[in-house]
Amino acid sequence: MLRFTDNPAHRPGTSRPPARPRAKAWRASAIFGACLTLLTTVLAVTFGAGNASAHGAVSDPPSRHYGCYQRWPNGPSQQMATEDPMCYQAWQADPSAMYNWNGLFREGVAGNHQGAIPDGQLCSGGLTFNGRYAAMDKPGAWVAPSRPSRFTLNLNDTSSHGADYIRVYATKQGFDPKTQPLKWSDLELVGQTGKIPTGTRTPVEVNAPGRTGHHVLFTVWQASHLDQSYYACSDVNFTDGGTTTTTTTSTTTTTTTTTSNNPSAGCSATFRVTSQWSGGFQVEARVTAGATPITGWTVSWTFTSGERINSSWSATLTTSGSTVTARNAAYNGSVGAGASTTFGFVASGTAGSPTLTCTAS
Ligand SMILES: [Cu+2]
Repeated sequence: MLRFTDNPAHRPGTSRPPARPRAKAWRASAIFGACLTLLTTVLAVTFGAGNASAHGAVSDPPSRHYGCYQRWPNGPSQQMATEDPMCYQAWQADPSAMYNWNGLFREGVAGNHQGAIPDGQLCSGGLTFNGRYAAMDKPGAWVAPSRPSRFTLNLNDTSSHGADYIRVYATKQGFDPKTQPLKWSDLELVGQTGKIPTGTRTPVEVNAPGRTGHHVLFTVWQASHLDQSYYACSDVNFTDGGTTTTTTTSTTTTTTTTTSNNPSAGCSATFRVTSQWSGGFQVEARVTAGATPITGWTVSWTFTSGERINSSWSATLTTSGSTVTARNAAYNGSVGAGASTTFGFVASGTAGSPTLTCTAS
């Protein structure tokens, strides 16, 4: 629900944005209230080119515009200004960048991405759609979820475009996303795929050793239905400093599926080990609502062989001895009937198969 006029940040004399045509969209969205999805669809249809249905974006680790939409679906607030200043400036600059999180693409690039996108404009797709996403090019303290040097990147391919290819680049060690605009020469290829058939999931295995701290991932997703190229800057905080360069244990994906044995709890949860290496592993956890929608969830489990959580995203994790409790983040507590959402973590130790208990509220 958008209550834009209640927001202290938008009262006259504070940081009220200039009156521009999109103010209409804000008012419209306030009227439509909960119909955010509808609004998104309408905007996508209004502004999209080519295939006028919804498109997609890099969702994990989230692209800047998608992350700002996911973390702050209700729009700007004082809390956002304090906790997430780069999303705040993006929402101020152009809210339609967030509502059109699935529309950061160019058409007819014919594979010459470097020719189509000048240095300093990579995150906005070369100021595509009249600079709608220009705020994504701004250097600054973007929220950067933690990842080890090996991890899986995922798309939210809402239109089942598939891909001719996906290429993932990472900034070189020494690049500072807080002060430097992103240039092609700052990047190294760290993951790629060949053709991904329409309608299949599209994960990319990324291996970006030798990096610590805040980095930018730049993804080029060449959709396969027509010459439509999606671009995305995702911020990450590399945690293992590239120690995996010498311990290249094979990253076979083990699927550990443990389901809550209490269907009346209103939700169930599964773990999937997306990568593992000597001394650690990364898990994508999926929470699925039962027959009725839920507004919050808690997943808990007990590690049995001394595993320890190092970092997590899209949930708040607390540990007590070997028991871990994950509570939904503000933006992913509400899950429709039968729908699902994900959170993740990196832990030290060896991946086991804990029994998961999911409780909905
Ligand atoms: Cu499309």
